Amino acid sequence: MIMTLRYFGPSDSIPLKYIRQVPGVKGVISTLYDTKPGEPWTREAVHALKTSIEDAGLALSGIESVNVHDDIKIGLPSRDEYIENYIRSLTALGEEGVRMVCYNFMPVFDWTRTNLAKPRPDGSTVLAYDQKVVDSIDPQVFFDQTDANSNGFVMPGWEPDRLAHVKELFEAYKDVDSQKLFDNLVYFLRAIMPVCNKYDIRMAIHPDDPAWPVFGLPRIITNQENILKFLHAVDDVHNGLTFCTGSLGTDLNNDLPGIIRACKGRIHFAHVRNLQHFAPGLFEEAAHLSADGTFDMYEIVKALYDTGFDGPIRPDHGRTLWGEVCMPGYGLYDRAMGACYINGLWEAIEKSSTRK
Ligand SMILES: [Mn+2]
Repeated sequence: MIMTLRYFGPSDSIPLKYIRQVPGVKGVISTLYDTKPGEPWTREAVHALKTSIEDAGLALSGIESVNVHDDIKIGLPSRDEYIENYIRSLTALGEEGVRMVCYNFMPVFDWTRTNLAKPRPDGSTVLAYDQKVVDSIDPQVFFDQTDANSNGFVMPGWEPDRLAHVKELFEAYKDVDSQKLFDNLVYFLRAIMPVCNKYDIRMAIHPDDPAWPVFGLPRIITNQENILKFLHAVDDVHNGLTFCTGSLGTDLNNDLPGIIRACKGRIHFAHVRNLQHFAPGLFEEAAHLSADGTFDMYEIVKALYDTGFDGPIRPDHGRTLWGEVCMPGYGLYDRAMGACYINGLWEAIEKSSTRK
């Protein structure tokens, strides 16, 4: 595995030189922040991003995300034009040697949380989710509140220009059920597989977060059964998964190490973090340490090790602590501790496996 942190580009409040100082972090996961979904990327822009990262002593280990235009998800006639643009973006990435692309296929909302600064018993704050809040709020109000509580940062998946018209987006998706969304995903993947094969680009879909329908919108990457169906529908190694513990782990019916083992060879990117569950649909994020939350992080990292996972991995959201002012979930301190903890687990597992 390659330990990475997410990097939000030149306007990130956490500079590359700080990320470089986290032991064991070899690369960053980033994207082009000045492009809109559907717009083709240029090789020059990818080259500039890659060079700025390499100049700081790190590698561009993958892209999160190359966003998929809504017309592709909805299945509008204009989707073919946007798929052509997506292929151009992948070509630009392939020519610059980028081999892993994360994306998601969630309608309207990316990840969803109902509180961006819930205090933990240790005095840190974390992102939290309460299904009762989602069930009782208008989506537009929900979006406005989330945007207003992000400390002035534009959070990934919550870009204001994309979500300025939540009601229109809901209208556009009204005839898209889970089967249609799945079919549109397969159509998209079949169209991009040739360019992925040409440049050996591994596509890594991000699971839906939370792992059930929210606001009546369909969700299709939520559990082992539908992930395996998705992998088999386009049975090419370049069609793979981002294994996100925090997203799949929102549903306690999901056996996280079991899903990793079932998807052996098709997990191309891993997001590792811990959640504290209180009841179905009521949870908050926790420190990465197993003892701080619900998941056994040793078993998760061991399953990745045992299945030969060799892609980029990153600590996912962290707590906000030590007075840091940051994008909710994306402070440096707790993500740095998460990276060190995962590295420690990996080293212990590796040494105990190879030493008799
Ligand atoms: Mn994730």
